[in-house]
Amino acid sequence: MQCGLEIVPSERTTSGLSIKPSQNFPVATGRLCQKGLHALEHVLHSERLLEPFFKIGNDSQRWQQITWDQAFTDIAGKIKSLQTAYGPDAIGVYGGGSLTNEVSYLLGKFTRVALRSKYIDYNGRYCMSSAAAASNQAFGLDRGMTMPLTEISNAKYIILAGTNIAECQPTMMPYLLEAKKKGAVIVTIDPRNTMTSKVADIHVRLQPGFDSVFINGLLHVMIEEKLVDQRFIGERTSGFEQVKEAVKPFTPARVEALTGVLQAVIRTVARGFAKAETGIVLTARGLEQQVNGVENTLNYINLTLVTGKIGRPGCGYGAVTGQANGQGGREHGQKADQLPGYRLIEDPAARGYVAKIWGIDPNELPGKGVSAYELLQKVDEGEIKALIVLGSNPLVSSPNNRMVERALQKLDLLVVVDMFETETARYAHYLLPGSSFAEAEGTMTNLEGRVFHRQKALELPGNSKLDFHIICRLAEALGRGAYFQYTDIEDVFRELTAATAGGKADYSGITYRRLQEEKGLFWPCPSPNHPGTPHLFEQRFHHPDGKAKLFGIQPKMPAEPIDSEYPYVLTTGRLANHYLSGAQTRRTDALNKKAPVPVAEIHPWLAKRIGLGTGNQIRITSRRGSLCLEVKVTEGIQPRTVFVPFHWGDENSINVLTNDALDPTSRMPEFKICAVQIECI
Ligand SMILES: Nc1nc2c(c(=O)[nH]1)N[C@H]1C(S)=C(S)[C@@H](COP(=O)(O)OP(=O)(O)OC[C@H]3O[C@@H](n4cnc5c(=O)[nH]c(N)nc54)[C@H](O)[C@@H]3O)O[C@H]1N2
Ligand SMILES: Nc1nc2c(c(=O)[nH]1)N[C@H]1C(S)=C(S)[C@@H](COP(=O)(O)OP(=O)(O)OC[C@H]3O[C@@H](n4cnc5c(=O)[nH]c(N)nc54)[C@H](O)[C@@H]3O)O[C@H]1N2
Ligand SMILES: [Mo]
Repeated sequence: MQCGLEIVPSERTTSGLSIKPSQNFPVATGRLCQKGLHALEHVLHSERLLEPFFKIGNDSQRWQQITWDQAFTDIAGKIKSLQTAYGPDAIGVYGGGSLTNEVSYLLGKFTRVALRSKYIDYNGRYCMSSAAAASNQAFGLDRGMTMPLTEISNAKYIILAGTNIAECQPTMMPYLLEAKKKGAVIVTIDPRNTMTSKVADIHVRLQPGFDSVFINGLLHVMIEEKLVDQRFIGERTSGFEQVKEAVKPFTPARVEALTGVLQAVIRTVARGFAKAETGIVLTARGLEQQVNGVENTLNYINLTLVTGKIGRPGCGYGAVTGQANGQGGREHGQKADQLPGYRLIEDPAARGYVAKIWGIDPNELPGKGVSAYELLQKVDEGEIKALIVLGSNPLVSSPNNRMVERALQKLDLLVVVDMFETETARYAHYLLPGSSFAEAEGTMTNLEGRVFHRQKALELPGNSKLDFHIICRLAEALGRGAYFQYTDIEDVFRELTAATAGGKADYSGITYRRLQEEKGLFWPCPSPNHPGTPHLFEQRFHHPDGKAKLFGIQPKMPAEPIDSEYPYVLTTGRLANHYLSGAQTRRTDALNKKAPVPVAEIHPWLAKRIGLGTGNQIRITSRRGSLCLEVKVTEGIQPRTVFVPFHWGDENSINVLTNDALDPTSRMPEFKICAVQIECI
């Protein structure tokens, strides 16, 4: 979303500072969620790392303080000797989607130019990759939303699938409520009755994994009843015959039999959306974090295309983006196969262009690497000997995380740049204190594709350093400093915008000055006088023929369907008061006390079936591990499904159980479905 917050002097707090929502920030005007309001707590936390540390071997629990100079020299020395022995690709980099555009860009450049390794990827692979792949396939372009947020309020019919906006993007709620006030119908599709479904007119409760079956039912009705927009389909899309073929067998009766959703509901939603004058579909991780995540997303996009609800007011598709810079973080070269501006690293023209900006020979650029989880597998297999983690806590956030724990222990060198000693950092040899959002100037891009400038608010604490400086100093220690000479962070941005010129995410008309004056600019913005592009696809899509592609989807099974041995479905996700691996929010008292431990949500039917009594806990077991948890019994969940939030590590980590099967295209893990047994204890 991007939230506008101001850090102001306060007499009420021990730090003398407090946070208030900015009154003139364009996205979430005058509002902040709990996490935003309490964000200073982790920034000013007593556990903030203030010095660089190192330790010898994995067994020694004792960190020893070290100077920055020594740390850079030692790390560079180890990298060089590992590369001499095993080649440049022995070093991997693991980035994050909360980093600024500039730092994301520098990490990609550092990996390719300073390390000359092909192995970089980032936590956004777990987050936005299925939606990104689907948008690219359907539209030829990947931007979270095809339209500005304000269009939500103009929509007459809104479908929210696998997206719990009320808890995860609370500052988006005013747009939905405004639409509702103006008479919009809202439909939520989720295995749970979420906080978001409370504002819905219709809630469709699906067992995880059935989205494409349900959508095929909707498309079947739309086609059968001739509710599709033939003109839009003919002029602006290709592939409609494929869709017709695929959805033919999905009669409402059959879809009801497969999903339990009543035929009347299927018909009502299909007719409602198709006949509405305007409409919007928003999806998020619920259906994307699956081995069929790309296909699920494509099917939701089909809804907007066959009804002609894209590229005009009150219409559009959006993948509700995750992290602070979930959008910008995936545009500038942190992805295994990409260079800045969404250029593909295997494309000779793109290599030539970016190599020129970087002042190197295109032949020096490595090829594409592998996705985040596969990168960790390569560590486990011994191919990657050293790893630099900046802006992620993969030991908590990866699926099947016992594998990750085993892998991290095999590394000859693990460098973690963070604000805290995270679960991942415990296995580090070097732990370097990086900067928080409050101390680092830079730009971020939100789900609308709108770029914002964030100014520095606080001085760095202790001996910590800006991420930007850490990357450049390390490059220097590796003998590649000549390629990392920047006067300041704006200088990095200037190079970034030049590197994106002519690419899909074109920032070349954006400057710090314009961002400060205009409160954000939507890419593509290809020249200094260009006003930016809030609305995409008004005239044409980004495929060479200008048309969007429709895909006929044959629904497939999850990687691990339930069976008699593992008869229930585990799905995982978020709570309003915690953020991702909890590195920040578990350290924030005000938030942590509202959810100190994970609690499993189960249906009364399931509670009865396992003989749950008052005060009982449950043990959930998958093929990979098991976990004991407290329980909340609620009518608001699909009966065979158990929901567990993933914000904890160690003995509370649900990712011990989750499945590491990956979507074949996006390489996104199936966080949302695995088969489990449940017993009470
Ligand atoms: N408070 C809070 N806010 C956050 C975050 C956080 O950690 N905490 N994280 C941020 C990030 S990085 C992200 S990516 C976003 C994520 O935002 P969301 O994707 O909205 O969050 P999740 O809770 O992962 O999943 C959303 C919903 O998907 C449902 N679901 C599970 N399986 C299925 C299925 O098969 N089909 C359908 N239709 N739904 C299913 C779950 O019940 C859940 O309610 O939130 C961002 N905002
Ligand atoms: N079971 C399950 N697992 C999931 C998901 C799920 O739905 N279910 N969702 C997945 C998703 S969508 C995501 S996005 C991932 C995210 O999971 P992680 O990548 O683990 O995300 P964070 O917990 O935000 O970790 C970010 C780390 O970077 C640090 N940090 C924050 N800002 C900065 C900065 O500016 N500089 C530096 N140097 N460090 C910084 C923080 O202190 C924190 O330790 O989790 C995924 N894992
Ligand atoms: Mo995410």
